[in-house]
Amino acid sequence: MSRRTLLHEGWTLRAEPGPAVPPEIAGTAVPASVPGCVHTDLLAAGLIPDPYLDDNENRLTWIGRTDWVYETTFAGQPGDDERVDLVCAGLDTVATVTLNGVEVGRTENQHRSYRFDVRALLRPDGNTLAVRFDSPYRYAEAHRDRLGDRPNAYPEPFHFIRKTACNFGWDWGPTLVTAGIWRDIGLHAWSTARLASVRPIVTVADDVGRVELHVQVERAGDEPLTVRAAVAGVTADVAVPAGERTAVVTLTVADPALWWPIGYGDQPRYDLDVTLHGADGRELDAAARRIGFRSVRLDTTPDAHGTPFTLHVNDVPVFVKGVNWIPDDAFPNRVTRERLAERFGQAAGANVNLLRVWGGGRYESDDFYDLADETGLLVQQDFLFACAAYPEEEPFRTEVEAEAREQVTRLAGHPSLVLWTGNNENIWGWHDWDWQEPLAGRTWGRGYYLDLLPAIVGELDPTVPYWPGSPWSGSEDVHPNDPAHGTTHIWDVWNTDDYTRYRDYVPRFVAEFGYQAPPAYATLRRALSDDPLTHDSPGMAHHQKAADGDGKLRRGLDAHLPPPADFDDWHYLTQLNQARAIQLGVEHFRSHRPVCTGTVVWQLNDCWPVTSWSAIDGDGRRKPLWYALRRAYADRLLTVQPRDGGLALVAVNETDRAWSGPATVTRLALTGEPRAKTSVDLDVPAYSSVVLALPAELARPDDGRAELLVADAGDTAERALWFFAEDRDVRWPAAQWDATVEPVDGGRRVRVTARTVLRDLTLFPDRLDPAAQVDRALVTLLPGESATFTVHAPGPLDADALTRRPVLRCVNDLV
Ligand code: BMA
Repeated sequence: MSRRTLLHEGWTLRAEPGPAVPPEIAGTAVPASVPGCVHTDLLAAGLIPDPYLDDNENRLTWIGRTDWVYETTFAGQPGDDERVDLVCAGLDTVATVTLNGVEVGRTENQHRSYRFDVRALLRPDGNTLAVRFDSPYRYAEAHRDRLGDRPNAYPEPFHFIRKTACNFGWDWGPTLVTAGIWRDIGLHAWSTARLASVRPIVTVADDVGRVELHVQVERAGDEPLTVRAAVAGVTADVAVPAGERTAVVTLTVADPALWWPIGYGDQPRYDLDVTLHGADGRELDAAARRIGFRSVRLDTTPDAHGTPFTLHVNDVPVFVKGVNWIPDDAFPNRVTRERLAERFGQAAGANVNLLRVWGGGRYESDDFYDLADETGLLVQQDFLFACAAYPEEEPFRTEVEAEAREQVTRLAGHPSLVLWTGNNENIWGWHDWDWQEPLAGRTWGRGYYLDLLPAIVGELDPTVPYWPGSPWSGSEDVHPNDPAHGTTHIWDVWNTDDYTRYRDYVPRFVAEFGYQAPPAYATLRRALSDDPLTHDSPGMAHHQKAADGDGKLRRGLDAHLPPPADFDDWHYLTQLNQARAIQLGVEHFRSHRPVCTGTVVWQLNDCWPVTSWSAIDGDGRRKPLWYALRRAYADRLLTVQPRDGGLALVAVNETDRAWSGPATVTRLALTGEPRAKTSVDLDVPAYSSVVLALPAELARPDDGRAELLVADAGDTAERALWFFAEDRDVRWPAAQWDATVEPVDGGRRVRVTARTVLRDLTLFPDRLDPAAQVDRALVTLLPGESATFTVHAPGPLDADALTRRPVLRCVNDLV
């Protein structure tokens, strides 16, 4: 049987001498974590300041311009194996690997794994393994100069190296160019043959599950082999005759339990065990996968509205309630399984059902896809190209092909993976971002997105649909971002337009749209030493990477909310405005189902403390947007929408049961006094929506600045509200409430009873204790109504402070 040993111990790293290297670091051997990266090791050794605090990032640019050498020693290896391979699951990025002074290989792709036969170099009395990483800048700039520069969205050469693009900085991310052994490294000793790859093609039709297992073996000898595979109690053997290197084992499972996306059913999985045997039956190697049975189909058959983009899982059309996923930390070794599980819990808690792994990031870890399978979160995986014209010349063509083949093979059989995408915004960029003239006919990636990658997905995992880009319209004859065709990104809102402009779109599928807000207060206070802390104090400005981000936040506020008097107001209002913008967008898009079949909000998470479009900030804290998403993404959504010059009540039912019951819509004065009321019987079939025009006496206010509409549908959906004027124009009464605080297990229960209307009441317990969390936010109360907030906090909280600004806030406390 083959043996695998990890080589994660005893590593050091040191900088190669260079003009950029600070003298206290040059030549110093620093203890190194493997897997890991240079930044986190230098930080642990106290040699650099924390890159995420203040503007420390600016003082660390030399790291990416330095060559680094990792080194360890390990004991002699016993055994008479025919092969001993050094297996590197991930090297970041341009590496030369040396064993006992002899070069065993060179690599230049972070997104591939490598294996070197080192048996002949191993010494019985001890071994020295070294991995030298060249400066990624030097490599990328050399290729850029050789091939000719190509347009990109940021002034960095990330498109001339196969390395996480956002490592070079993004409009939400720091420029912290890493190097390191970022995934497992170890030895694999084997004889005769090993399993080089196992690729399950899993299908299900007519209650029969089928696993077509494609196996590749690597041989050290020529004997006949057998591959055995087992799933759900079904076992099959296939012979691999002498000299042959591939086999296909087919397993059929009667009546498998189907895997469903979250909200649509359960997530049963089956262990798939694969073993490789020699001629005498002895086991040579083994591999294991957990698979799920589900079918995926992308319906893009043109219709009266254009080209739909409807995902069907097990023949049920799924309304995609998605979020975009970026690397959860600039330093990948910090993204543990526990942290992913927390983040996935937050996504699922916001009623999200799809994560789009964005093309400027990574192919994520095995844990990521395993947790997605377990949670029922669908995954759209971009190939790793973003916001730039990518060269197709060598060595990139070969690297891209190898990387894509490896990743499609690795991820085959994960039931959560439902879509591969060719790139992020590159086809759009080629059309609209003035690339064509500077490119002057040079390659830009078209061959990857339209030829190479679809061919690889079609060959290696034809069960998963492929779409050439995000956005993409389905044809080169149609503008790639045409909202009527395929997927679309909506960025004119945020960049130039008010968020009510979302209503001008009835897109088929919104793959990106987003609105910024600062992170939680506790996150800012941890990361920034600004004193005073203001919206544009130095640390705030440094942790805002978007072009004119602060100005755009301000413009968005001015259009809707009363002017902030201080930082606390600004912080609350900008977070509120983000939540409002996205809630408006999602509710509008969902009200247009099934013409629109999905929304993927930019973005779920952050990779450091920063003002960004995220719902979860860089310290893992939920912004008000998270609570708004939970409402807007609920299976049953009640919303008031402008329609045909009036107003309509729209009930969206994304469940498999009809939604029936009474609903009321009331037009009220802000004092709570009813002005007009109507009752309707909702009768919304499964997976559909109804639009009920509201009578004029409801849709037309007597005094738009002092009234609102309230729609209730019992306890089957959250209340829907409609205001006739922007908050800055509403004649709000000064907020008045009574509050009680009582201790409960693990925290406090805060009960607020409104004496006046309270608009978007939100509690920010992290201002009192960075570890404190609250279960709800953005609660609007009518006079006399009450709301209970449960605050979880490890320690005591000041009850008085809990019920005052800046901890407990509403819009009309600004009056
Ligand atoms: C989209 C993304 C990212 C970017 C975001 C915000 O285009 O694909 O490139 O971070 O916009 O600008």
